[in-house]
Order: sequence, then C-alpha cells, then structure tokens
Amino acid sequence: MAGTLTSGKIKTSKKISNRKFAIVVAEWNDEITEALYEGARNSLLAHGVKKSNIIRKNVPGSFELTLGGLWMAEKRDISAVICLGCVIQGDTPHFDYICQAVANGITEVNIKTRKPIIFGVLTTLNKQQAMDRAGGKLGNKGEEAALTAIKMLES
Ligand code: DLZ
Repeated sequence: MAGTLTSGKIKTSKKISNRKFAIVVAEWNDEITEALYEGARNSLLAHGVKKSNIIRKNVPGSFELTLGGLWMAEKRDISAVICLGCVIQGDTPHFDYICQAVANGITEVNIKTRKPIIFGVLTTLNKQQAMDRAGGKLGNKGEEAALTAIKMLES
C-alpha cells in the first residue's frame, strides 16, 4: 500500500525474542488506542517477541506519552518503546498543541535515551479516519509502529 510501511511479516534475527518492548497507550479515544495496542502486540508476538517481554503502560492522553515513554525508556532492560495515541481534531486549536507537543516530545526522548521511541500516534480530522487506520481499510498503524521498532533494533 502506498505511503505505508511494509506490513505483515519481516525477517528478524533470533536476538529479537530476547528484547524487551514497552507499549505506552493513551486512554483518550480508547476504542481506537486499544485496537492500535492489539495490532502492535500481535505484531511483536508474530515476530518472535516473548509475551513476558512486552510491557504495557497506560497514560491518560497523548500529551502524556512523552513522559510515559521516557519512564519506560529509562529502564535499562527496555530496548524500544512504542507510543500509541489518537488525537482527533475538535472545535478548538487543542489538537494542534497536543500533536505538536507529542511529536516534539517523542523526538526528544529518542535523542535523550538513544533508544527507538516510536511515534504511533494517529492525528486525524475525524473518528472515521482513525478507525480506518486502527484495523480498518487502511490497516493498523499499531502494527506498523511495532514493525518500526523491530526494524530499528535490527538495523
Ligand atoms: C484534552 C484532550 C483533547 C481535547 N483531545 C485529546 C485527543 O483527541 N486525544 C488524546 O490522546 N488526548 C486528548 N486530550 C487529552 C490530552 O492529551 C492530555 O491528557 C490533557 O491535556 C492533560 O494533560
């Protein structure tokens, strides 16, 4: 599919099974973020990551993904962090502030911790666009976020 990461299965080395991943999940728009979480988790498992090596952390909203991601990345045994959220545009500029803050925040955590912190945040104009990307007709961006984490560790 144009504009998406290769989804499905990628070739991984054996070391991935022993790596520990954190998935940080925003509770806002939880119908969407739960679907992203399922996509990410299933993708890690399909690539040989052990169940016990997948750690979940919830945060209230996408704005909190930065700190939640940092807390997870600071743990020595965590190799990569997948941040999942869904920001849907409303009637006020709140959307822009949250999207900008979380994009900048996650970028900083990557640089500060020197670990892959993956930006799995949907920023959509409406709920339908989000559903299309959370297991709907445009795939599951949680699954893609997990593949990105694996690719970064394999590179
Ligand atoms: C306040 C808010 C709004 C209006 N919309 C969303 C959203 O669409 N998606 C999301 O993940 N979070 C939203 N939040 C909550 C903020 O991310 C944050 O939790 C609060 O501003 C408290 O810091």
